[in-house]
Parts: sequence; C-alpha cells; structure tokens
Amino acid sequence: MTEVPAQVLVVDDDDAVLRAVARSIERAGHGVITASTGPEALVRLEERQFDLLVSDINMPGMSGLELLLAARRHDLDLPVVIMTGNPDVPTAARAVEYGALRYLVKPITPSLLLPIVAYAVQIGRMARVKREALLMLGDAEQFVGDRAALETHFGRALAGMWIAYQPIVRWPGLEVFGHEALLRSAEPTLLNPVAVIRGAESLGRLHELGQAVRDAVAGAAEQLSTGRLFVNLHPLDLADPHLYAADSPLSTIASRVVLEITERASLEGIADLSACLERLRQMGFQIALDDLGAGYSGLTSLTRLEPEFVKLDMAMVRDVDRDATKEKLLGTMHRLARELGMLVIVEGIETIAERDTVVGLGCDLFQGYLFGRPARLLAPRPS
Ligand code: G
Ligand code: MN
Repeated sequence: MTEVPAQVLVVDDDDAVLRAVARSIERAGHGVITASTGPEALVRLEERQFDLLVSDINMPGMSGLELLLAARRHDLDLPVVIMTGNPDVPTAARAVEYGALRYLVKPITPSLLLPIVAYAVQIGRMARVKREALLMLGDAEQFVGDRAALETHFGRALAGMWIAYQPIVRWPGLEVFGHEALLRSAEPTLLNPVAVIRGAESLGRLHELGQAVRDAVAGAAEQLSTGRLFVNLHPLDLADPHLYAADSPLSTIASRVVLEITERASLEGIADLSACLERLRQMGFQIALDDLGAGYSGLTSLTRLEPEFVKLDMAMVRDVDRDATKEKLLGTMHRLARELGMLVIVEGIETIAERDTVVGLGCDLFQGYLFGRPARLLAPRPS
C-alpha cells in the first residue's frame, strides 16, 4: 500500500520477539531500528523522525504505555502499535485511549502485523500533511454569545430553522451523487448556523437541534429522490438515543444517509465511540469525515471513525489553481485517502480554474457554488 519505505522503531525486551518483528517489517521493505527498553527507544526517537512505533507493553523500567506518552511529546503524529503477551481489556482500552492505533496480541505473525504497519504508516503521513495544511491555513471563528438572551433567541432559531440542500456531483458527467443538508436559521441574532450550534452547545440543547435537523431531512428525502443524503452530526449527537431508534424518521432511510462528523470537533471523551459507529453502520448509515484539513484533531478523527468518505475542506481548495503548495497538499491528501479506501469529496469549489486543478489531481466528487448553491426545496405540490 505504501510506496515510500517507512522507518519503523520496534521496542521489546524479549529479544526473540524483537528480532522476529523487525525481520518481518524489513521484509516488507521498510527500515527498522530496534530498542530493548523504553529509555533506549526515547533516545532513538530524539535522533530522527519515525513513521511508526511498534512497542511491547510489559517491559521492565518503562512500560509501553509510558513510552507511548513520552513519544507523543516528541511527535504528535507518530502512529503507535502496541504488542502484548497477556491481553487484558483495561490495558487495551487504556492503550487506545492514550492514542495507540492498534493493540496486537502475541504471537505477532507477519499476516497480522504487516497490514497494520502499512495502514499505520499511511495514517501517520496523512496526519503530517494535515498538520502542514493547518499551519498554512489557520483556523478562526469564536462564538461571542450573550448568555442571558440566548435561551430566547435559540428557541426562536429552532422554531424558524430550515434546511438548505446543496448538490454533490460526480465529474465529468455532473450526475448528482447526493446532497448535503445544511442548517439555516431565520433568527436575526443567530443567523449563522455555527452560532445556532454554539448556542445549543452552551444551553445543553444539542440533541433537540440534532433531532429537528434529522427529522427535517428525513421529511425531505422523498423529494430528493436521487443519491445520498449527507447530514452533519455533532459528536455529542452520538450519545442521543434518538439517533439509534429504529423508528426515528432518518433511521428508516439510513442506507441513503452519510453522517458527517467534522474534524473541527474533538472526539475525545465520546463514550463508546466504536460501539456507536458500529451500531450506526449496522443500521445502514455511512460515515464521512468533514472539513478535513481545517481542524487538527491528531490521528484520532481518521483512525477512530474509519470513514467511508472524507470531505476536503474548502480552505484547501480556495485558489488551489494559484498556489502550488496547496495543490501539492490537496493532491497528497486525496491520494492517501484513496489509498486508505475512502471516497473523497472536494468541497467549496467556486471557479473553473479550481475545478480544473482538482480534476487534474484525480478528484471526481465535487461540492461547491460552481456546481450548485445550497437551496431551499420547493414545497411539494398538494396531491
Ligand atoms: O462544514 P461544512 O462542510 O458542513 O459546511 C458547508 C458550508 O459551506 C455550508 O454552509 C455551505 O453553504 C458552504 N459552501 C458550500 N459550497 C461553498 C462554496 O463553493 N464556497 C463557499 N464560500 N462556501 C460554500
Ligand atoms: Mn458538512
């Protein structure tokens, strides 16, 4: 899967395991450096940049988890795979919580190890490109709210909200691949949808808002008979039973629905994320990672969501035809995501020049003003 050989640091106090793991990674064409203890590994990490750390968990002196934490202080994007001889659920959970990508139980056979090595290296590279993008693009937007009046204003916004639909098209025929549902507000003090969401957050009324949006989208599904429906989901919506209820209106059309989760929001502290995602997928939903390149959430958003779709943020696209660095970043992110088996939607295309540049990079799913603005659905004809 990866074309450029990776540099992998393997750490185990058991010499036989250390050598066997190192050998199978080397046979896959990667460079390997070994260390027998945590402190030795830290010295190696100081010396150079690695694409992957594979470490045993039970080692005298410094455990694999301690090493993971220390390694993260050097390099936020370093993927870590943990190995163990005696699996137990709490340690596995802790390893994942600390940011380990995978938890492997010995014996570590090449067929177990090598796909994970390839995946981890790819994810790590993606994370580095994302960080470059963020450094280049920055991120702003702060909510300044009047807490006292918010309750009233939010109530009015919720009552008057409506949904705009924007087409997502496939190049070159411009067939409609789907539509993204976008919250719109008619409340003058909370006109921007971001302000409505922040208001809901600070009032603890996010679930109410999410339900209203999902019900409205389900109500419009018949009119939007072509393609998929992309619906934005706040990470905290994952804790709302309404999302999983079989009789919720959106559940009945789940196989048409892609739930977008933005990488601007943190997934830290979302309880049972994998179980939530599994349930949603069982119901027929697919997942998109939204705004990729706009927020920095480390490796977690990609690795924990394992999305079917990624949506490249419009900040990556703006003037991509006039900015060689952006073009390179976008091209790399597109390629890496495709190699990870994800479909890529490029957002916010406004000009023909931007479109032609991303077409040149191999992208083929587009959303943006050039192809269609978000618009209100016409009221259905009375029957
Ligand atoms: O974060 P998310 O990708 O869900 O938000 C999409 C937002 O981007 C919507 O508010 C939509 O109106 C806006 N949008 C969609 N296409 C374009 C575009 O081509 N240019 C700009 N500036 N905004 C766009
Ligand atoms: Mn979105």
